[in-house]
Amino acid sequence: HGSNGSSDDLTFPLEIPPAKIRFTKLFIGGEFVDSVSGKTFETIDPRTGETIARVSEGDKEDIDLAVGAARRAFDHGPWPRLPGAARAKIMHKFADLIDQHIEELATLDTLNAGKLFSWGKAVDIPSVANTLRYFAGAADKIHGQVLKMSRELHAYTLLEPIGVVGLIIPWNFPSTMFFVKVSPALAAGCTMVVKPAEQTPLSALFYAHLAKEAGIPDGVINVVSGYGPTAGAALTSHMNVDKVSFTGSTEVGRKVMQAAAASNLKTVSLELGGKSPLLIFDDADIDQAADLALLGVMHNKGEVCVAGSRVLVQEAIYDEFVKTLVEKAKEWVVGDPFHPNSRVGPQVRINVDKKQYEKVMSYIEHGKREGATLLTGGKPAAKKGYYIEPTVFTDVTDDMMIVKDEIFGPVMVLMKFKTMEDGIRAANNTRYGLAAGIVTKSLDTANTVSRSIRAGVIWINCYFAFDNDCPFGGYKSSGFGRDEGMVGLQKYLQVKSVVTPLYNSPW
Ligand code: TXE
Repeated sequence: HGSNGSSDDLTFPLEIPPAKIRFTKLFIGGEFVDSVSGKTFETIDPRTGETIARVSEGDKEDIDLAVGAARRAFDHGPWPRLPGAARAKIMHKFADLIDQHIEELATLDTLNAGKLFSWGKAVDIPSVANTLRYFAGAADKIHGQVLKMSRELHAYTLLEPIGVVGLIIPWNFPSTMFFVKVSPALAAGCTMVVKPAEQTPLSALFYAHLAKEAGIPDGVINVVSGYGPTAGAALTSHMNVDKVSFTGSTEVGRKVMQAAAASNLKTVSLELGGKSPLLIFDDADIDQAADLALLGVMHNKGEVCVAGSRVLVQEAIYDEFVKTLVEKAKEWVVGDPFHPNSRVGPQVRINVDKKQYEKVMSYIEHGKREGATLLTGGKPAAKKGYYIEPTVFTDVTDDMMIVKDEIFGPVMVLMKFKTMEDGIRAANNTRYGLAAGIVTKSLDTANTVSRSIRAGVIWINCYFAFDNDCPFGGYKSSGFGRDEGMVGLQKYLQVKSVVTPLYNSPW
C-alpha cells in the first residue's frame, strides 16, 4: 500500500468507504429542498476523479429564500429570545448527535476532500462537537457592563446578537470551519445562512439534518450549497444579511469586503491565506524539529491556511537538518485516505476552473524552472486521482513564486539564516501573517521572536496546537477578525448603550 514517491505508475487500491451519502439537497427553513432552478452539480472523489453524488446547486434565488427564512427566524422566532441556557442545552444535544455519527461524518469529509479518515474520526469530528460545547458554555454568560457616567445618569450596555449572518466555508476543513463559525453564531443568538465550499457540501448538509434533530428551530441554520461567484456572492451583497464571516483565498476576501461596502455595509471578518514561517534555531533537537517541519506542511496534504510552508533553519545545523528531513519525508506515505497507513491523501477536486492539483503542480514546475533545488518529491504520486509527492525545495531566493505565494499543497521551501535578527527579518518578509512556529530551547529566543513576528498565532516547540479557547486569525493580508476563543464570539454580537437619568432629575 501507498507510496513514498518512488513509483510513477501506481494506482492505489481503493478502500471501501464505511458510510453512504444521505443528504444532497439545500436546507432552507428547516426543510431539505431542491434549488429553485432545479440544477445540481457534481461532487467529486479526489481519489479517483469520479463523481460520487450530485448536489443541489443554489444560486441567488435560493440565497434569497434562505436569507428570508433566517430573517424571519431572527425577527420573530424564539432563538434570539431564548435564555442563553436554553440555547446551550440545544447546542449540547447537537454536539451529542455529532458524537453518535462520527464515522459517517468523517467518511463524508474523506470522500469530498481527500482528508485522512483516521484523523477525521480521531480528531476533526470529535473536536467540532467540542467546539459546539465550548460556545454553548458561553451562551448564558453574554452580558454587558454597568457604565460609570460622568453625570447623573444610569447607563449600561446590552450585547445583542448581530442578526442574520452569512458564513462562507472553505473546503480544506469542511467540518472544523463549519463549527468554528456556526457555534459562536448560535451561542450569540444569531440566525444564519451557511455556504459550504462547492468542493465539500456533504458534511454541511448532514450537520443541517442533525441541527433539526437536536431541536434548533427552523430557519436558524440554513445551508445553501453552490458556487462562490453565484451563491457566495449573492450572500455577501445581500441587503438583509448583517454580517459575513469568510474563510478562503485573499483574492475572494477582497471581493467579499467590496460587496459588503457596496451593499448595506454589513460587517465582515476575513480569514485568508498564509505563507507561515517555521524558525528552527541551532539549539533545537534536529529530529524533533524535522518532524515538526514535516507535520507543519504535509499535514492535510498542505491544504491548511496556517501551513508552515517556509522553513527557516539556522546555519550551524542546516546541513544535518537537511539530511534528517529528507530521510523523514519518506514517512509521509501517500495513499488512499481511507487506508490507515496513509499520511498524505489526494488534493481536493472540483470539475471547474479551480483545480488545486494543477495549481500545486504548476508551482512545483515553477520552482524547478526558477532554479530552486528539489530535495525530494516534485512529481504526481499516482496515475489516477490527485496525489502529489511530499516535496521539498531549497536554494531558493526571496523573489521566487514558490517562496512568496501560498501553494496550498505538500510543498516546503527550506531556507538558511545566520542570526536571530536575520531569521526574524526573513520570517516577516511576506504579505501574509497568519501563523509562525519557533523551535528552540532558549526562552530568550522564544520570547524575543514571538514578539517580533507579525502573525496571529505563534507556536513555540509545537505546530497546529489549536484549542477552542485559543483565538486565531490574521495580520496583514491574512485578513482580520479572530475565530475561536471568547474573542471569536464578539463578532456575532452588537453593543447597545441604554441611558436613563438617575433620581429623575433634570440632566
Ligand atoms: O478559494 P475561494 P479556492 C486559498 C488557497 C487555495 C486558494 C484557492 O491558496 O489554493 O485559496 O482556493 C467561496 N463571493 N485558500 O479558489 O474561491 C467559495 O465558494 C463569495 C485558503 O477554492 O476563496 C468557497 O466557499 N464567496 C483558505 C470559499 O469562498 C465566494 C481556504 C473559499 O473559496 C466567492 C481555501 C465570491 N465571489 C482556499 N468566490 C484558508 N484560509 O484556509 C468564492 N467564494
